Amino acid sequence: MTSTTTMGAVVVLTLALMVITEVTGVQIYEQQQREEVVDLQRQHHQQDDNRDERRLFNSSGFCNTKNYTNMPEKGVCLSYFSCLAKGGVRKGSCWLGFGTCCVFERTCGQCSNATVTYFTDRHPYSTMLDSCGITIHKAYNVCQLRLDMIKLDLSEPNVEGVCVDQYLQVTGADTQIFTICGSNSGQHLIVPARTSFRPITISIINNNDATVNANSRWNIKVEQLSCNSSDLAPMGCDQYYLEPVGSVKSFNYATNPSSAIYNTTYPPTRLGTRGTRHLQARYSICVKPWSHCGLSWTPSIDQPSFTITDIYDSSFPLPGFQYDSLCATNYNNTFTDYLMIPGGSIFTPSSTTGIPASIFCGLKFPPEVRASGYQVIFITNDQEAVDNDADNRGFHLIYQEQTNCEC
Ligand SMILES: [Ca+2]
Ligand SMILES: [Ca+2]
Repeated sequence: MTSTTTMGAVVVLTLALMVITEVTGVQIYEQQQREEVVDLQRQHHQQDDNRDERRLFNSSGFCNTKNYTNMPEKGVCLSYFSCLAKGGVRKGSCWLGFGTCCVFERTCGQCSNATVTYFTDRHPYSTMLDSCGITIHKAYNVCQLRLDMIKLDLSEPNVEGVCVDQYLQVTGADTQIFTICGSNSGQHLIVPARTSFRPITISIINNNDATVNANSRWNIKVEQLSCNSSDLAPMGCDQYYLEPVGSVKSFNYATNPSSAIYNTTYPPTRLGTRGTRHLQARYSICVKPWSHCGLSWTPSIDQPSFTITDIYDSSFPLPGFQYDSLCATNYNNTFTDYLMIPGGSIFTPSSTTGIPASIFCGLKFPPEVRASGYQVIFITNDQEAVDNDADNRGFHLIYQEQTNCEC
């Protein structure tokens, strides 16, 4: 209980400092979103103090430090000479001063067999090479890599939502991984590597000239997860959220709605060739089950936080939420892009019983969707503009684990 109280105090102090320092409207807005999630997380943790303690003591051999931009960085506690021999960077001490916090940073053309490696853009020509990648050699009994995008700002996808100019590519994994581009700082990706015997390469592909990609930046934490790890994602999960409460964004969900250019008359007409936001990628999002009571999904407050199909224009009111067969009948009798929540039920503030629904599309998410499962699947059709899908920002949802199971 004491540790929870202390952590609560630290969270409150941190939030207070952040509010003081963040001065722009966008930053304050993002802060509100974070508070929304942190507040839900705090409520949940108060219901189960033991869960905090399990996580606090679930680390060994790792140490925490800061990188060159003052962002948190995870190192491995090693002896001075061991860190030196393995090509790590020594950052502070650990083991009561007997060890050094050894951080492994790698950039274009380098390799690593460390448990935690940071793939950075610090090579002087990282955005000018056709490909800037690192090679990861798996340690014994490693089943997955977890890629946490500390920073990943790459060029936007084309008007069809397909990554062309520049993208993150992973090869050598058990399965083919979809490519990622655009703004994805804070996102993560699970790379299955149970059966792969080849080294795994993680690359930024620069397909366009340096001018287009010049402002791109990345710092990706690559962690090798043991086959025995309790944080190992179930098979088929491309993302795995570990907390009982959290926020899930589609890839390339940016602070502002899409930069797709449209005029202000109705119907809106695309004037530009760039700016479609959500990627044409099919992937599965999973949440770690704690209570096994299922999840509640609600839209984030940063409206429009759900634009999957059709054209969004802020000057026109959003239509109602679209689900199941409506996703075909209202869109030329074909399913294009949609979010699948297997076994879901829609709840509105006035409803006491749920409306069964598993497929969600359009420009609005229901007030709440509850599901007994812990997986959401995003399905797309590899095109946007030809379906008249412009300004599709993607989705930003808040999940919360249910705690009162009904028998
Ligand atoms: Ca779309
Ligand atoms: Ca599409």
